[in-house]
Amino acid sequence: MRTAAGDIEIVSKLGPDERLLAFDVLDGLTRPFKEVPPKHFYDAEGSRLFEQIIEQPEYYPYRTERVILEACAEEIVARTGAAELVELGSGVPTKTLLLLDAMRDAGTLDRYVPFDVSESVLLGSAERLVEQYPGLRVYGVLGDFERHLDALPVAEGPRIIAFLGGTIGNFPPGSRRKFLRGLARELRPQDRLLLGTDLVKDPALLEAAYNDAAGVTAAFNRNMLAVINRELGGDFDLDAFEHVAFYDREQEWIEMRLRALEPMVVNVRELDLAVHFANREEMRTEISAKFTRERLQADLAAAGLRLHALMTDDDSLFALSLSGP
Ligand code: SAH
Ligand code: AVI
Repeated sequence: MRTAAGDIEIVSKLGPDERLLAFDVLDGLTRPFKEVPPKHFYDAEGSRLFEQIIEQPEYYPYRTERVILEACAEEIVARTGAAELVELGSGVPTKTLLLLDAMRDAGTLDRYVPFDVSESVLLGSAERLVEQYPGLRVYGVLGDFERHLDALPVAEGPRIIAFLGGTIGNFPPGSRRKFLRGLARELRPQDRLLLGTDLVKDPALLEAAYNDAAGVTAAFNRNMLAVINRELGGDFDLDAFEHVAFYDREQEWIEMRLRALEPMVVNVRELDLAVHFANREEMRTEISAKFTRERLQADLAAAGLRLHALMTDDDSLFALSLSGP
């Protein structure tokens, strides 16, 4: 699909025969340890709930990355001379405005390329941004960044590829390195990767961030079941699952799960699948890896990327790194 309205062009890699959710649910719910990947959180409701998560007092990553960007956006743009900002997992681009402002002020801003699996946020943000930045061209990619990086348009000027929010932590370590290698291949010598990574810290702070008192993260987690019900004819009872989030100190990641509160059989009509849950059986819905400088540098090096700058907040909660081939 390709639509053009004014300075907006949207390319979709998620056609009706994509069946991404169907495959992941069939594969993930028939494993000995059940698991569905976190990309399926983000229907319109999941994206709305994520916007609420970032407002919770316990969820520090969003606001901390914002503080770093407020301090460093100008320097990042000056170092790169970027005319194009590609943003993977762009979501509702609010922090992004700090980079776009800096590019506009430097007189280099030409094109913004948001890339997201969530149609509702992608279309909304494209429309808002062309209004907000006169002359800006927006080329949106609706797709899965694990499989559709080939949908990125050919670069027309110096480019920053931003991957913010710590979303890189949602990949398992092996896939993370594979993904970074793929990203490195997209970068020309003058381009840079701007990567947001959440840092290893006091487990109590980490666990609080994923167990907010208002229960928004719990609702976000359970929403994955609603997505399966709607899209695949499932009959999950959302109230029969509780939200679980804990810090795995060995792996240095947060793990989110849904725990069955009773034994049950869940039917997923479109897959002709009956899924058995034992009492208190858990299924994994997300990992969110936390980084040390060493872990970050090792991952970048394995992808053939050299670290040019590492920016953190005063309390070293979160880091933004600028790297290049
Ligand atoms: N960048 C924003 C939003 C982070 S939330 C921020 O820093 O606040 C993660 C975003 O990544 C969501 O918008 C979600 O829809 C998107 N996303 C998750 N998995 C994806 C995938 N595999 N491909 C493309 N987008 C994905
Ligand atoms: C998008 N991603 C970086 C968030 C995270 O913190 O791993 C998703 C999230 N999950 C629960 N709260 C927020």
